[in-house]
Amino acid sequence: MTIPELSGVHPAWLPPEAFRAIGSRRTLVLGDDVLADTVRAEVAHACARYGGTLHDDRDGAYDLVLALDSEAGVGPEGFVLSRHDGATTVVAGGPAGLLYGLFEVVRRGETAFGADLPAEAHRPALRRRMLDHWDNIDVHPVMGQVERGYAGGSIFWREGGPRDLTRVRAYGRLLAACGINAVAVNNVNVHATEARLLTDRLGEVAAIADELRPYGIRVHLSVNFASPVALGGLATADPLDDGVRAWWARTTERVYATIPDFGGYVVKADSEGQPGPFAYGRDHADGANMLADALAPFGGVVHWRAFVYDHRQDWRDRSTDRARAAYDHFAPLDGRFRDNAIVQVKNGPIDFQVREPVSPVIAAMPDTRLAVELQVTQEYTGQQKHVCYLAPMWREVLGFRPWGPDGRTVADVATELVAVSNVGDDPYWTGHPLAQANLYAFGRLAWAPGLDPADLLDEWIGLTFPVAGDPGRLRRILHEIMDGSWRTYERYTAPLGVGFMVRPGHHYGPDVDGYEYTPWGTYHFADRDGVGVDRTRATGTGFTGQYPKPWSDVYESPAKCPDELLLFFHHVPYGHVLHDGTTVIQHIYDTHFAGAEQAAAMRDRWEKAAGDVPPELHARVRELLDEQVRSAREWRDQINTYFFRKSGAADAHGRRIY
Ligand code: GCW
Repeated sequence: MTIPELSGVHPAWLPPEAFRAIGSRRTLVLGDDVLADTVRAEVAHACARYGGTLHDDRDGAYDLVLALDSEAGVGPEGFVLSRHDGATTVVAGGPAGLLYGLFEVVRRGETAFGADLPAEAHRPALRRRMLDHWDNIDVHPVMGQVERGYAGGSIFWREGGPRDLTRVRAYGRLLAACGINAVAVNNVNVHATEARLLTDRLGEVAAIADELRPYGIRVHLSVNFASPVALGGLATADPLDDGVRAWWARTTERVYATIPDFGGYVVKADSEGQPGPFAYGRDHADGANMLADALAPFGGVVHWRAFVYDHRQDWRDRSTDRARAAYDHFAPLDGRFRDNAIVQVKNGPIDFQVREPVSPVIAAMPDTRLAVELQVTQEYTGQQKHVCYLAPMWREVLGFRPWGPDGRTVADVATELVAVSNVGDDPYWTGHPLAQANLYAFGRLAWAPGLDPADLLDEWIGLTFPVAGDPGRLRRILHEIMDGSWRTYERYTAPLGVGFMVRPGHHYGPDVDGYEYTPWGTYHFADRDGVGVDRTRATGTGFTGQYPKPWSDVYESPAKCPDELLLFFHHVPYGHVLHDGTTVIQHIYDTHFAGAEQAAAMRDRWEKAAGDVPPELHARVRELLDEQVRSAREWRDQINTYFFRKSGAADAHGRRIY
């Protein structure tokens, strides 16, 4: 096992300096598994640079000891970290715990070897912490190689074939260092070429699995529900048909013969044109269970996405509400899914907008395993051209209590956290160098959903920028730019939870009516009197009734509804007064002026970091900030002008509206 070192690729949060503290010490590693070997290789690699030593003999005095104890009581991925008598000890519950313990020591650096530390138990809150890549093998004519990818091409494929996978090993290393343990390698929209990854191109998946295995990451595959027809030559893909079931059983057996630790399937069915069980008069439990049964003998799971809605609706039809769709389809099926079928729910009821309420599906399926799906790739949050640190949003989602202040949180209810990946073959991995922080924070929040986003940012900064200059200044600047960047983005884009207002197709930049008369179900209903979607039970689509109390009542009432979600739940006049005393129209003007100004301030602050980061990185971020400032201004002026023309209401401060 060699530690991948890439030239021309930014090391992200694992620069060599991150291993300085470990690399200069005497370390004992005990364990004989592929992951223990990885830990040994990591320590040896660090020691080669910093002069420390790696040992395997119990008798001796060590600065750091990493050992296994299945009785440690922290589960197979957990570890107990302590320090006394001059030695730091990681006792892991299983081999994966050894690896995560090592990276915890890396994160702490010198402090891991400082003052005594009473035993601290660490174990992941969510058992699967997964990234979904929307990578295609071929370059798709509309979506490109990575659907909604903003960081170049795929790290797995190039020009229709597999690429050199050295980078995939390095990727696995980064993921393990923030706690991620599963990756789905291909797009959930499974096109013809990618469908074959299940059969005659399975070797390409196996090769990726080989690279990720040393870092404890299992590989999953998005499959096309109609594969028995398209790949198997059967006449049907009916989930209750014996021939179909036998085909999936055989196919899955072959997958496991090739990749014994294969994770399972991911399925987008009856969604945006993908085939599914509806074609055969079956429901989604029938579909998911068929695949679950094929996977069960091998310990695999199916992630079945709840993103099912009518994408061909008539905009004139005010009774159909896309927000309702996932609940309407899935909540009645609660209790019917197999134990190894996981229903994967987007965090909000619509589609990864900058502000949405938490999906009511999460509270509606107590007898189903649930994965919550986030979007790390910034489709609707600036496409990795804008700085938008998303951890504060995710923290809110994970900490949301669907049953009120005394009830459980989303993180308590979900068993897994999944995110759409933001990585491509870009030298910084994520297009925008600062978007690395989103990937890092996602992994860490999946491990410990209670972590503070500002602390996570601090961790990421400390690891990623081992600065020679004044570390305090860089930290300060990055916090100033990033801590509030999600709210800044929210300010200059669609207001008060109404969503969209983006250019159809690519979804970048403002286009207020872009989706208003389309079949996609994403409307704002602005007219001369007011704006917003009436989703109340009293007069609207009834969506508020999908929440348990207290939220069903809170959201139902325009007076109680949180301001930031007002237009998601209500159609209100422009003169409606918000909790802070401003009217809706004035709020729109104020936030858009403020948001664009804050974007400009971010750019100014970044100038001060010039000496503290590598010059190419500084230049890259500066260029992107120029684009963010331009785009924020465009958003400001289009949104303000649109609503000024609709409402005729003057800005109380007399600012320029066109
Ligand atoms: O947000 C939408 C995206 C689609 C994506 C879909 C999904 C992969 O615009 O590109 O398709 O969500 O989540 O399935």
